[in-house]
Amino acid sequence: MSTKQAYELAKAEYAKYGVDTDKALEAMEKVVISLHCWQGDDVRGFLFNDELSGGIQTTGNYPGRARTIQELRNDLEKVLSLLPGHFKVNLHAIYADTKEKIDLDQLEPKHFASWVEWAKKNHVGLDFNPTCFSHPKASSGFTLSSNDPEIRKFWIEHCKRSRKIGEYFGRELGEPCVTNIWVPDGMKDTPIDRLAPRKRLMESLDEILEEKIDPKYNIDSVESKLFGIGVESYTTGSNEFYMGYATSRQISLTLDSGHFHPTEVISDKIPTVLLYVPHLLLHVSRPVRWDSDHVVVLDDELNEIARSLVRNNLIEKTSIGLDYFDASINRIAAWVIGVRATLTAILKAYLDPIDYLMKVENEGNYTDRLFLQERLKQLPYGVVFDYYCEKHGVKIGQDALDEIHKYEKEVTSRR
Ligand code: RNT
Ligand code: ZN
Repeated sequence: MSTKQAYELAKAEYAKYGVDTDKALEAMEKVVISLHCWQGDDVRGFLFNDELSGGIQTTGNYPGRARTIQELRNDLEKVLSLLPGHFKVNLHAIYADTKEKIDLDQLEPKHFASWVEWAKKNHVGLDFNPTCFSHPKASSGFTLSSNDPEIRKFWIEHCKRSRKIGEYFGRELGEPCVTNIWVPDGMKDTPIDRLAPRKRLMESLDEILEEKIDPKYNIDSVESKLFGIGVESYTTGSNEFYMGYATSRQISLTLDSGHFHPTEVISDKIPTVLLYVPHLLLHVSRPVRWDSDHVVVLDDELNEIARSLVRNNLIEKTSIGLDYFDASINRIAAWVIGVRATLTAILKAYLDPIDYLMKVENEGNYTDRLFLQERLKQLPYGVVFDYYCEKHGVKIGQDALDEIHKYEKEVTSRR
């Protein structure tokens, strides 16, 4: 049976529940996922050759890490060829393309000109992040909330420049760049003063955001966290800190699925925080017992995240980025698996009979709601996803894996 024939059967099955699969596929065309460039080189970047630090860690030494910008771009192109839809690539400041010996407080748009060229050629947008870690000036464990005015000044300047780079991306590529600020600031052991660092972080952020930039080009977002490795007792940029900050400044809030207590989920936070902030950035990740940044898979929480986005049309106010780094498996596969899982979850959410489910819920008919929720798990969404891939000329299932193996044999295993 061809993919198309299988699709026609699936379409008929979904129609029994009042779902139009063609419409769901139409909705998918508007979905944009931001691919985190750092999966390809274990978050090392090319500006310095510093070890990863700041409470985050990659584990594994699978061969084939991208060692140059060119290798990273080749890998990203291979990944993009295996994915259906429209994408952005999410860069960190340490991925600047320059031979100049410069520091983070000297970065300018011109240091990313070749990325813009590459993005245009590959029809992708760009997102951006200041890199406030893996740097000698972050070695005290504090950056924007440091009690040393010189250290603060350095990181404030870096973040200001990052917003200008974001604006440049937005202008050049015709879609806004989301510039996300995450700082690792915090303490291993119980602090005495929990307030002062937060006051300093607030003031630093205000200084960074002082210059107004048109959100048509750059959207500012801030990312909270619970803890990091070696930063277990206190995180300056906690959830409450950034909820309050993003709400009072009316900027975007970043929710990373690994940045909460192990049983706490972001799917329930999405419709909540969007009552108060104008925009959300997601860092879709998979925490296994801690903020381990495992490759995203189609698990219950990913399904719930997608439903939260789709059911009330909150996807329009949300940018979806991925954030994980697994160095223990083929890195191209790691990207492809995570993006395909995310796309599948979103498609699956569009394939739910939302109006009907809302109706029975509003009537208090929880019996039918539960029966249907269970039935939906059995419907052939995978067939619809395959057809979506085929429509985009993208390889399906085993063929996609064979392609990854081929690239590994010819390219990444020779590095
Ligand atoms: C760290 C944050 C942050 C980083 C990336 C590399 O815990 O999740 O988003 O993972 O910026
Ligand atoms: Zn993150």
